[in-house]
Amino acid sequence: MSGGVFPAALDLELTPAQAHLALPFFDTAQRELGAALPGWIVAQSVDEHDDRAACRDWVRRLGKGGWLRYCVPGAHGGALAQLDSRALVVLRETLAFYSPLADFAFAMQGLGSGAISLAGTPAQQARYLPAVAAGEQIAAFALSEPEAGSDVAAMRLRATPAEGGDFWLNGEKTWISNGGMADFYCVFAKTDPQAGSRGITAFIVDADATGLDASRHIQVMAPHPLATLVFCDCAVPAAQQLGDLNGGFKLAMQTLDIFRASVAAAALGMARRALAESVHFASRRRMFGQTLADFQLTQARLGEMAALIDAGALLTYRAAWMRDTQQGNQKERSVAAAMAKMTATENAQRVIDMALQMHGGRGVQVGSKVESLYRDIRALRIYEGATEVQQLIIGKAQLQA
Ligand code: COS
Repeated sequence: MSGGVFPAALDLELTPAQAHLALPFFDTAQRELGAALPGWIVAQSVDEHDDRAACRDWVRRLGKGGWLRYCVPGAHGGALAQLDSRALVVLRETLAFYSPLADFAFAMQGLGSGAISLAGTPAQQARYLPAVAAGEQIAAFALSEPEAGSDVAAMRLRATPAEGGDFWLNGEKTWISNGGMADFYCVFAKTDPQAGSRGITAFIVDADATGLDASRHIQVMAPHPLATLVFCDCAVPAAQQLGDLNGGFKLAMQTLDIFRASVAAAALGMARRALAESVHFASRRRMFGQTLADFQLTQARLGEMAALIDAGALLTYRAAWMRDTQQGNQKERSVAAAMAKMTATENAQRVIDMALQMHGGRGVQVGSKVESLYRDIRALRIYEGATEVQQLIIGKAQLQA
């Protein structure tokens, strides 16, 4: 499904909420970031009809604009010393309000290179991260497999030791964001098939590696470049091992812990846009001699939407703040990220559905913003850990408390 040309008329007219930036979770730098992005994004002009071309264009623009510097640490082209969850949250919320595809392009640079930021050698970080921050290289995170989506430890992609410490990769990854257009992939593979989650290792695989085929694109219901990766005797040099041998599962989880809260923020941005569209529409649409907004039924619905958004927002900002300021222990921070992702994405889906209902026939018309949001939001309840996975993480923690 393709999009239109950004910005559309309402992108210029509707502004994202800023009041949340005053909450104590944020500091001055994050507030300034949130305040600066809307002016930049509405000055861009991007043809979003072809999602892959548009995504490349957004990556280039976000790099030139300096926004991708928030996806990598300071020593390697980043804006801040460490990856800052609150900066990611503030930026993704605003990007998603305007363009879910711009948000996708931004987020994947961070997720795709996140494991290198966390565990890369100085040489790996120097080689990949500055190019990611500049928007000159596109990154991808390759974890899921046809038979191992939620159950990461069940992955089958095999990394077999070769001479000199190198590895051969054989198997498949699928639903890989930026698949077929990334310059490199952070790939997780089994190095010890008998050891479950303790037998997985991460590798950086360049897109032009012999034995890697990323040509099988996958079409989904909203613009989102995806592909299956097939590894057939793909040789990976020892220097491309990422992090510890058999330490890949924890590295994947640590990467997801950072970015799950930012998925929640993207959902918030889409939900806030749906609410803004609803207020705009309800204030103008006339029926039965008054505007739609004059009906108490509409006011009640808008109230419900606003509260659902705020509930997700508070959990999201808390999760990002806990990570940045190292509140609690690792498990508590993971649980906070899981609660944020689960609640914000589920609530956003409800809010967008209510917005679509309020728009009546216009809501289901292809090309209307709420219609595209309705498709855009759906995958967020699945990727980077489905709602059910977040429930498991939260539920297990209750039993262990
Ligand atoms: N940070 C660090 N370590 C973590 C961790 C985290 N967030 N979560 C788990 N671990 C550690 C555990 O402590 C455990 O360590 P030990 O082996 O030392 O005991 C190990 O990792 C295994 O953990 P666990 O037993 O909880 O793993 P499970 O196989 O039961 O899987 C879930 C747990 C389901 C939560 C995990 O597989 C998951 O997140 N799945 C969803 C994956 C996903 O998001 N896919 C989308 C891909 S990107 S689109």
